[in-house]
Amino acid sequence: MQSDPQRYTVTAALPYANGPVHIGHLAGVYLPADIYVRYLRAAGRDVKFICGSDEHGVPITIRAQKEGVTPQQVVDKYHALIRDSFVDFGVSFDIYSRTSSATHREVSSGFFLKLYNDGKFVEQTSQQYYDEKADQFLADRYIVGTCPNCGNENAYGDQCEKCGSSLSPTELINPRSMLSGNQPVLRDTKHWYLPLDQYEPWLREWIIEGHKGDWKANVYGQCKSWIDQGLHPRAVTRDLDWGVPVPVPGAEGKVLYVWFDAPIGYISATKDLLPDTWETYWKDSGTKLVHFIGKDNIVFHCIIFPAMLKAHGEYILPDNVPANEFLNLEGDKISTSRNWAVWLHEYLQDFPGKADVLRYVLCANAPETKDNDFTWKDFQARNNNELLATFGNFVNRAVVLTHKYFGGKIPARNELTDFDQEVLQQLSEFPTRIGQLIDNYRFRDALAELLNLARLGNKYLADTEPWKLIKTDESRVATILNIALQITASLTTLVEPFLPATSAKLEAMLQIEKTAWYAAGNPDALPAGHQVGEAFLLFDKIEDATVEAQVQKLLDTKKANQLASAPVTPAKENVSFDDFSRMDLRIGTIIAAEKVAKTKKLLKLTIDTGLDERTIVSGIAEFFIPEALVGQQVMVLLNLAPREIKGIESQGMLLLAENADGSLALMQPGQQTRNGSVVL
Ligand code: B3M
Ligand code: ZN
Repeated sequence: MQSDPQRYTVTAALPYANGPVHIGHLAGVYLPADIYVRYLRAAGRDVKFICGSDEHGVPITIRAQKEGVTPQQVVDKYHALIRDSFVDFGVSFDIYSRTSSATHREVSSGFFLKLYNDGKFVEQTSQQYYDEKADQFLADRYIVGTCPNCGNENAYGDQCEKCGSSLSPTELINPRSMLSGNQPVLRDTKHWYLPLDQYEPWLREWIIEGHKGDWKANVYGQCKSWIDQGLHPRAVTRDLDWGVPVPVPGAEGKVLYVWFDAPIGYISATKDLLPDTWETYWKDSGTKLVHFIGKDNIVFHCIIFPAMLKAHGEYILPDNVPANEFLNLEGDKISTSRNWAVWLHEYLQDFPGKADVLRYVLCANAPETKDNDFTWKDFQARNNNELLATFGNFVNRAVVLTHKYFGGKIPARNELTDFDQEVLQQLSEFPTRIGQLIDNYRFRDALAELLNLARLGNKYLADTEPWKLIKTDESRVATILNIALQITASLTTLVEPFLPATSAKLEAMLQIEKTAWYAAGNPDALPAGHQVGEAFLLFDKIEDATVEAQVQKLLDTKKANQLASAPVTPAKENVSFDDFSRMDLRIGTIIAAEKVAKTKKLLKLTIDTGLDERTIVSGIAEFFIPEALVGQQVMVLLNLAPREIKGIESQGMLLLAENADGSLALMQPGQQTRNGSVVL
């Protein structure tokens, strides 16, 4: 570990611009990265925080195909949406670029070309599936077929989502192209490979020996198991028409593999930010490079990208890759395709002005060492008990009492008791303690310590009880409030990396500016006589009904998913046309509807059948309001033998469609139809 670097380059994984970002992204990558960077800035460090959209690769072209638009339209739409979500949540990138930029094309082509010219690649021809109708080679994700392991007929060329096994396209039984539906054929194609096997001894030394006990256990463990299984040459080009063209002769129709160009995107974005000095942030050994990512990106950032950088020869290597595990939502894996997520842009519609609350909850519960679960109950409890009752309450009491007893002017400290001295001593230790935890990527623990500082303040007021002393000992109260206010000033600085909007509110309330990080424990940060502003609430209570509505939204999603995936009832046996023609099916209009007394399910309907007006009793009361049925056209079976239901003679049957959840829909003609019309 580099202990005292001259500067920092901090990157956060470039999100694919193929969908919005959700709480899992924020908790796993962007929030810890942002806390780290804000802390470094406050500590006076030279740091650049780099990110941008990953706009190439199959994830983009698949989404374009699904939405029926061009890949360019997909990336334009989601780049803007993602960028805005980051701004709204206070993720303070120095640049949020995109891999479709001209700079990136130039930097990534140049990178490839250097490796090519230096003989770092091996060329290999292999057979890959080709769609003759669509006239193109098929990426793994564009091939579906039967999984050889579990028989799932819709396994992808790289993975079966049913049994989880990873596959190669040629293992699929009955492969089909997703583009044309045709069976693809195997064709020769040439690609460039980075011979990772040649880097194995070096990677072993650099990671397994060099970063033992320094990189997080989950990261180190994944790297070790990859290396121990043996590394193989890895293709860095693809047959695809969306991406950075391979800049060498004989490579028409080929682009750089997205996982080759995307990490170079960090470099291009830095160049966009600092056209003249970007190289210092990537090539000077005094720079500490840190990659924040999720666990599914570990191999790319710890093995493949470093091997690329090493092959190139001019670049520094990451000092650390503090990858997080995954965040689940209410007990289930977050999934874009199942819409099982809390989308950041939707959260802010439901909780305007509460970005910090989500930042707090996601950091307090971050999946730092193992997968973790986000629940709305926990969200509510942490807001109400920790932010509101502990942090907000302490600040509020200190400021309100200062206004009440001293007209909002900070009173001077008088003689200090042992307890006062003890509290000031503790206060002075917080910046270092929290800073060290952040330096070691332990953001949850750091946040817990921050809350402990608010607890210290609360306990100090509770134990000293200035509201009782004011009648007898105003000078003692002055000392107490001075100390309490020094704590609020300290909180203003120390909370900033975690909750930047809250820090800004504290600045406004206390009429101060946050200090440099290590000045935050100073017991004289606020001079006596300084006028503080009016107290206002930093957080407010989140009610049961509010979180219940969010849970209901998820239950609705779950139900919709179940309905969409419920199996359809198997076909019945054939009947003859004669059998069918014996049924007298007609269109009629409901002219009256009422509940059948003492039943839950039954409605008595009067139907104008064109031939007569007749009564039909139907078990639909749970799904329709009687008044709303009047006037509706329906299909009825006229010649079902009459039968008595609850003392009423029912003369026929209403036709209905039953959903997977048992709910019912009326069968109706697609347009106004004369009553008595025959259904054929
Ligand atoms: N876009 C994968 C992802 O969003 C990929 C990360 C690139 S980082 C260079 O998880
Ligand atoms: Zn399978």
